Amino acid sequence: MSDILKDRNNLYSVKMRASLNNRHISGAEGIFIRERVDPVVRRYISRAISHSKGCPDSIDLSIRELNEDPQYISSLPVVTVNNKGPVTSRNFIGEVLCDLGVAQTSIKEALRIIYNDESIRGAALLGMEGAERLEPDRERGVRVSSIGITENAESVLRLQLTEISGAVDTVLEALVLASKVANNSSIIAELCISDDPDYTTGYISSTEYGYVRIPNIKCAGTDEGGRVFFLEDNVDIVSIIDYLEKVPVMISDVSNICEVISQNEFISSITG
Ligand code: WAQ
Ligand code: MG
Repeated sequence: MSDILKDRNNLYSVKMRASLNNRHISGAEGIFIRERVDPVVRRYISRAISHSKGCPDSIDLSIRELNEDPQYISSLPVVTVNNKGPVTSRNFIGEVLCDLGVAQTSIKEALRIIYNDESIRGAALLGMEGAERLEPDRERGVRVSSIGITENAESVLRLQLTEISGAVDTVLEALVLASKVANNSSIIAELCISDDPDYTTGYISSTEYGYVRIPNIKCAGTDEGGRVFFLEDNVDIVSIIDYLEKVPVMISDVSNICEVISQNEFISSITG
């Protein structure tokens, strides 16, 4: 480890982006104590060069000391609902969002965005009422950054996620991101489908109902995917984007992780 990292015991933001012919292949980021920076960098690099999208011709790595203390929060509780396919997941998502107070026009627009081949790099922001996009750059969306998980919380979470999924890294990263997003009181819910053609589990998350995993949310082999954050009406968009991109947040506690339940069971538990 280089000397600049030796003399303080602060936290570092580590980011990796790998590309091939200027096309994005893989990326990863986290917030780590000094001792973890070196092994994490190695892990990120080996991950970049073994990605299924190809071997990168360029890997950008950045290591920056945090200049403010992170907010420490709990991960959202996790539940998985059983689901047959995209049709039933659309209905389920509609019911949950409706229960959270999102208007039909906004639900329709969100489903259009996530079930669309042209993925944007970040998330779309939608109001609860209208269908219009609220972020300034709609080609890019808003990228959530400055997120991490403490070493202890990560090992607890990994152990528990192994019980429910074979893709622990993917679920863990999504859960960390969704927990930061839900922690903002102006964001009511998040909806996500991976743009990875072979990853067919998505989720809908909210402070109200936690992180709800939806298997078979899309058919394998499609380029559909995306993220949508639903915002309360008349909020300060600039400060929400600042929170999502820049405010450092770390998961330091792990909430409950439940087994699979049926959609009906879930819906009756939230409406009954
Ligand atoms: N901030 C905001 N939006 C993002 C970010 C980010 N940091 N990273 C990706 N997106 C958006 C972008 O539009 C992508 O097209 C879309 O999300 C999907 O990204 O529990 O892997 O990285 O099993 O493909 C869900 C795990 C995995 C569910 C989600 O997303 C589970 C996933 P991907
Ligand atoms: Mg992806």
